[in-house]
Amino acid sequence: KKQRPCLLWFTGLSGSGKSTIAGAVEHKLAELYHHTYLMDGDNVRYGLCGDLGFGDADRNENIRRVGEVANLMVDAGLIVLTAFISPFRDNRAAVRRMLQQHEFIEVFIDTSIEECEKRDPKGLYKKARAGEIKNFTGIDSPYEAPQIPEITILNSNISIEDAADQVIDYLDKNGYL
Ligand code: GGZ
Repeated sequence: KKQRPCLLWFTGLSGSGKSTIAGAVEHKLAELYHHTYLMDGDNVRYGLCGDLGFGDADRNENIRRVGEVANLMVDAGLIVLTAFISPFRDNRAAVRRMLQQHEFIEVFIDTSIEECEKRDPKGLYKKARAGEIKNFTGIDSPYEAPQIPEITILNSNISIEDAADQVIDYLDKNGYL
């Protein structure tokens, strides 16, 4: 199926719903016969970025590598989805610059720290509060929210389905699908 390749760059706090929403978007794209690839911590932080931790420099290197690989996959014609916290604005801007204009679509999953901490699906916020995890985003490491993302998903009362539809609508209206 004819498609305009692009990179959907999901950013947001741990527990904000990035991976879940990106997965739902990928599922909908597959139903429309589009070719996609989803990168997140689960398939990157053990291999490609297995040598990196969560200090500022390592996070920047993590995102740089993901950006370079995603850029290659966009060149190969895929719709690429990435779900990383990517907390630093300059670092995300550097990835944006790797791609052609309109290929990089920043998707801000705007879930408040209060909501993420309440959800705490993996118990990581609890551990961070107890000092068992250092440099945890939102607790003792910063998150710089995007200022002009292409898409903002206010993810406090929205269903996964509606969140995914918001992304699909953007792609459809802007000629990617
Ligand atoms: C933030 C951490 C940390 C620290 C481990 N800070 O909710 P999760 O578990 O599944 O997603 C988080 C993931 C973040 O990895 P990223 O590669 O997305 O981060 S970055 O973009 O900043 O490079 C969380 C887990 O790893 N995790 N320690 N200290 N999240």
